[in-house]
Amino acid sequence: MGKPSIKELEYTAALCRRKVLRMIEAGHAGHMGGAMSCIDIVAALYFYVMRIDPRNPKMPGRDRFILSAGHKCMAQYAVLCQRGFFDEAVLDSYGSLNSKIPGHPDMYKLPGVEANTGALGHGLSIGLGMALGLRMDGEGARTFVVMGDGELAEGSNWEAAAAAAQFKADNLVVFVDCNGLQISGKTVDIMNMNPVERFAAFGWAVKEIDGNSMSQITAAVDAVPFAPGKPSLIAAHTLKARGICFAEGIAKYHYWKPSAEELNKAIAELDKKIEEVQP
Ligand SMILES: Cc1ncc(C[n+]2csc(CCOP(=O)(O)OP(=O)(O)O)c2C)c(N)n1
Ligand SMILES: [Mg+2]
Repeated sequence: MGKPSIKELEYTAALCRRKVLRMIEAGHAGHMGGAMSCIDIVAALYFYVMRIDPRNPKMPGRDRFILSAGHKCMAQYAVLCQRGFFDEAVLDSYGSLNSKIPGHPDMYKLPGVEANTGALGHGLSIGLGMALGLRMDGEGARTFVVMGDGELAEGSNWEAAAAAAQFKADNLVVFVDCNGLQISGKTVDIMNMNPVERFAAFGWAVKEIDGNSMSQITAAVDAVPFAPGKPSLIAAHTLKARGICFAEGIAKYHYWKPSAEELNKAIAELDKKIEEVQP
């Protein structure tokens, strides 16, 4: 597959957002806000950046993706499905017992998931370990981690951040989905971890982007590692619930149990978007 254009990536992300609503329709509820804020990043990673093969999910030498903030999993499911890792019908099992796409990602249930996440604060350590292992393999593979901004309050992240700099893990690329919100309110009010300053202080190379802009996401990943011998941190400023206008930037849409009316309104908006951005 050749590299897709920005327009093609925007279309892909629109189709993925629509798949999130399909899962919510099936399961009647889900962590919508954080899935919608990071989905452009996840789509760009799977369609533009990572060396992976949907027909061979365990391909040796593949790049690794870890969704550290596992509650955003509908973003990963939508993108894995769009990329051809599994059949669309599986989306309709969201919320059912024994589904391959449970409320947090499970590597033993769904091909393409590299680690079980959901307890916040573990994905960076897992991703660092994978990056160091891949470096030993010598095939040039990289590890990409997506974290939440609220998640940064977990102390374990900072042990991993220090170790990544110490071990010069420049094949580790981390996006913090800086949507400014967590479950109950603003991240700056609850626990302001200021990722830009702090990761830099820990010895990382840091860039800030608009994390809902495909051109900025792709430009950032084209430039990694930002400094040789340093892990890369991308502070991606995003909007929680991006794409569903009545929910954007509002904390209560972290977990959403929509009424039929709300769901239909959201579906109509995303269907219109798909038509608008179709290349
Ligand atoms: C260790 C741990 N503590 C608490 C939770 C409950 N929890 C789920 S999502 C969330 C908020 C996360 O906020 P953020 O990282 O900003 O992600 P966003 O919702 O914005 O996508 C919390 C506290 C959890 N999953 N794991
Ligand atoms: Mg957040």
